[in-house]
Amino acid sequence: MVSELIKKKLTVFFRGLDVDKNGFVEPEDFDHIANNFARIRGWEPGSSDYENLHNQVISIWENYWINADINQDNKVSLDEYLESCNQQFVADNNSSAAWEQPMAALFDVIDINGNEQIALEEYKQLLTAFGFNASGYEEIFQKLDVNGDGYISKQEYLQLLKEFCGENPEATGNLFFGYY
Ligand SMILES: [Ca+2]
Ligand SMILES: [Ca+2]
Ligand SMILES: [Ca+2]
Ligand SMILES: [Ca+2]
Repeated sequence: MVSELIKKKLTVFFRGLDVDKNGFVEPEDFDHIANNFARIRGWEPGSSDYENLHNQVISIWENYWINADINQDNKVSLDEYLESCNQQFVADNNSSAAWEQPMAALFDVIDINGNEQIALEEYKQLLTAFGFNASGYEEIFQKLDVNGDGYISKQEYLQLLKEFCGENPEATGNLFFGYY
């Protein structure tokens, strides 16, 4: 059974992906995410940049989220999400690896210039294009950039996700998707 701390963090993640705040993560939220990124980045709907990004974010729904839709109504409630995380956790011998995959898949969406590093601006875009709490993002970014080189590398990112999915209440990675 996942702990209360982990439930709290998974709830933060869920609410961030429920961009239209109707209580469900569903395909429309991924449309909103693509549209928000496109607006921030100045891409026209229908342009190849837009289509690539849209395909990328929709694949996160199709590859991962749809599996959490237990009652098959094409949307995932918070209860369904927590239940499916719990089931995966138990099935994987108390490992959070299965939840980390869809989070890890976000890296390529965030890393817009494809240099395998998340810059401050890219991090800010992540929080705002999704429905995460972006307040204090500069301060959070400094903490997340563990080696202080001005970027969150892919290696740092994967380590932070492990922390986000883990039991240490003091871990830096807990802040990855904003203050909660
Ligand atoms: Ca929604
Ligand atoms: Ca459902
Ligand atoms: Ca980058
Ligand atoms: Ca770094």
